[in-house]
Amino acid sequence: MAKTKKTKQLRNLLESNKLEFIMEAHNGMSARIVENAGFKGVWGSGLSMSAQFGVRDSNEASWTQVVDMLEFMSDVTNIPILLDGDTGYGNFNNMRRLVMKLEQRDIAGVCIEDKQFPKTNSFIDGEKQPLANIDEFCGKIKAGKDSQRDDDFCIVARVEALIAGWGMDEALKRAEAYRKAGANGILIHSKLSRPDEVLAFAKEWAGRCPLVIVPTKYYSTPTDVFREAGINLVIWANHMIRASITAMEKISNQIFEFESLVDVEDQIATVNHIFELQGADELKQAQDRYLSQQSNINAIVLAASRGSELYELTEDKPKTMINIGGKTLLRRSIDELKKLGINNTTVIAGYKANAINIPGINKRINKQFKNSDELTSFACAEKDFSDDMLVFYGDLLFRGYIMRDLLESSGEIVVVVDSALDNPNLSGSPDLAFCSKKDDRNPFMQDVLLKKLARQSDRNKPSGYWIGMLRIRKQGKKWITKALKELRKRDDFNQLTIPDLLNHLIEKGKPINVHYIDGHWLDVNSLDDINRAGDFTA
Ligand code: SPV
Ligand code: MG
Repeated sequence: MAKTKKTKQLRNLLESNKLEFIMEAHNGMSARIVENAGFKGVWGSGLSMSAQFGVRDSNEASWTQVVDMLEFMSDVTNIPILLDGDTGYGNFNNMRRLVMKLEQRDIAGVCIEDKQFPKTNSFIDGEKQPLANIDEFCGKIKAGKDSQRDDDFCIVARVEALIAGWGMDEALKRAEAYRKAGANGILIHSKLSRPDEVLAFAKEWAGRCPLVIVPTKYYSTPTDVFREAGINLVIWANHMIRASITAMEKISNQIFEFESLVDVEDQIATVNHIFELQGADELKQAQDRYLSQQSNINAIVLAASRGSELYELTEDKPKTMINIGGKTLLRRSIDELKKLGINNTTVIAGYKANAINIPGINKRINKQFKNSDELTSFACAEKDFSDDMLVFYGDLLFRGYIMRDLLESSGEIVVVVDSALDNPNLSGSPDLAFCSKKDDRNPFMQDVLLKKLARQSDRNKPSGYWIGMLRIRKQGKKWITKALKELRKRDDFNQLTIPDLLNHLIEKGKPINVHYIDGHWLDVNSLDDINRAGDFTA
């Protein structure tokens, strides 16, 4: 359904047959908060906008600075903004230009007050402020109305006669003249702490055109009183800026005094809430739509184990944090990922999890790492699963091209298998891969499927070793999520490994593709491996 124009929305508010409310905002964030609260319109308050700039409400901020701020406010909201346009920032000609610029920025209307430029806030010596000449002000209203392109753009005329002490008759006279000049509504302002003069005005006015009030000073008046008086629109004129000043002063003083953040954390918005208000989600969706697929890949690194065969080297850190040639294994892997534009990495930690202190990664902890195996660790990252993932062991050392080529390979789940069975660099007992076809060393070899992964050598010669790295795409992710659900029901779930998961999928008839390589990787299991790794990275 097409959205109602903002100008029309404002006009509907002004002309509504029930009392309506708009709330002050002074920048993009506050405008968004006002909309989220449920308000149907924003008051672009001159006082608040000048205050957030840190200047006085005396036209110290230029009108273009005000209009620039309105643009931010309008861009992030779907509700209309009525600008507090002070005196129109000059004569009829300035008013024409103002209306033109406001319409260009989708601002729904402007309220101008019958004072003289430069004005000051009505609550500062209001009675001393000179009022505009009635004819001159009517000319300004007419000029504004004549220059608007959208018929629904609203001009509200604000009568300052009561503030300036000119009395009720003058206020009514001015209001009537402004109405006749084409104003879409009259704002009758008062600085009394009781609503008496505003109510008296409303009674005399008798609905000649929409009536707007700003009950800042007579705030204790029950809202029903305004309803009964036939007021159309109430402006809560400065409550967002006042709320933020109170909060900022309190928090600032507290942090200054205690030199700590610990007590304030629960009193303030979370950083995530800021992201929410900024619309971070929308950007994420847009990235999914417009950025190349590769950057949507996330990596899951299984790094919960100690690697006790490495003795004192892993006394205070897990295997993945062992330093090889000046860099930890994990750092090396993350650097390779970054070269491929993969910046979203989840590391599953367990043993000495705190030692994994690489910035910019998501860390998930497998709390049961002592009594569980790889699959439990992997399942800890289930929340991080995406439609395109790379999964590998944290103790893997590999040449960058292996991962790059894996990204090019097709298949919902693809495992990397080293067909060099005589690789002299291998120690321990890598998983044996039995595949549908042997490696024919053709770099474009396709359609090889994994038949089984096994720890023990079978009677048959394996096709190669699974190196501990796999790629999972959207459908593959669904298979895995389902398989995890099934396997979790087994009593021995905690003893299961990634090969067990892959074998389970094969038994269920799911195709696991194979990407063959020829050496150039190392699984760091022993002190010998570390020596070999040194050569490997040299
Ligand atoms: C404003 O919000 O800037 C106003 C209303 O003009 S008042 O401050 O009440 O005059
Ligand atoms: Mg103002």
